[in-house]
Amino acid sequence: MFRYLTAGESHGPALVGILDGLPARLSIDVGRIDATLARRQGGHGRGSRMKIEQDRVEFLAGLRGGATLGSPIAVTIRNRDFENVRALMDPVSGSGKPLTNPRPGHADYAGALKYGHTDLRNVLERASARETAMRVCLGAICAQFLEALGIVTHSYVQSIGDVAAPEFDVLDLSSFEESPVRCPHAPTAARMVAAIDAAKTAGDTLGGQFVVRVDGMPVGIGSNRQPELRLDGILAGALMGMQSAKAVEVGLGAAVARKPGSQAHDLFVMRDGDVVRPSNRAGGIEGGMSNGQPITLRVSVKPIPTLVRALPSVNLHEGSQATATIVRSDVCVVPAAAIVGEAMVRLALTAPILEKYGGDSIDETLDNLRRSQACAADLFTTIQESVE
Ligand code: EPS
Repeated sequence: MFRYLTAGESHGPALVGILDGLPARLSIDVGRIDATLARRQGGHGRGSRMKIEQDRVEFLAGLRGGATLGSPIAVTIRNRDFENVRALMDPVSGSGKPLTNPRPGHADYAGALKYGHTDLRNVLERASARETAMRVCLGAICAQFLEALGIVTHSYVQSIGDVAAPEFDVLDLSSFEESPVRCPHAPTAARMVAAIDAAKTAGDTLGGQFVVRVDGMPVGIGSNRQPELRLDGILAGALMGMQSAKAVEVGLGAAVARKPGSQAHDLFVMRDGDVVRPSNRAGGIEGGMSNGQPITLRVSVKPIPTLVRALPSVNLHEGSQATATIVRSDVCVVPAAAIVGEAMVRLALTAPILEKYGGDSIDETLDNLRRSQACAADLFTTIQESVE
């Protein structure tokens, strides 16, 4: 069984992660993990915290000589800001003036009532999207496992506020990593940057949508056998597990509800002896199983609840009307969220892929993958021959 866990508060000493169940003998390029961490720290609209942090992975267990051992992988990322707030956040002596005014849209209120915290900081420290640095780190390790199997995940930003790029299948996907908002459509990217700047001036925040795409998926990952095994449910659940995520769409997503059946599905065409799908409206998943097409997922994220022009709230200690607590924050995190989305998809895919191919070492996993693909090809030929 493959599983992972993260721990860590936003301003605590460090983030910690454990990955359990990856096969042994997988080469890990640590520099590539750090490069992915840096991608998450970027994007127009980030706040000043990102100038303090320089996220780097440190391996504590599970790796030797640059390859996995098959034992649990343990990693950490230091929070550099901890040194600035040690008095507040020290695990033993930390204390400070309590935060009392919950931000509408944040975990503050529900978390305080749930856990019985009288200082909202005790909720927001874990609710903070700082924790996504560790998810990205663990996802970047899984990326190297998936790439060994030929599976590659990308992401890009499709909309910020009410500025949207044209539909993703007509976009030129080259060079969007350099875009300050990770949008592959340059004219739209420029308008997104302007929208973020305007929101910042207004003391406001902006949400948006990003797309995650997986290429090289083998057929038959996930299952129609039981509801919880369906790949679309697994991926949507993982993406909805992101801070700020409010909706996930697969392929055409919500738009499919407005199409007639004749325009909603992907036809089968026989071309040079192969089955070809000229469209990918299903987003690469049919019947809860990957169908060999690229998987396309679109995630909508809400605007960050920490506004400089604070929203009306209440002071929970005084029982009085107030405005929400103002803390340092970002204006827009959609470009960073896209990188987190990639990580969530990589983490979520790794479990059903290992369930199908297994393997104590990566060599065994690859052997099983090849055998499974050969078996599917043989089966197709056998069916045709038996009909002839
Ligand atoms: C966050 C608030 C900000 C963000 C933080 C998420 O942190 P701070 O309160 O320290 O300014 O910068 O994101 C990160 C630190 C990060 O690494 O992404 C929040 O409240 O969710």
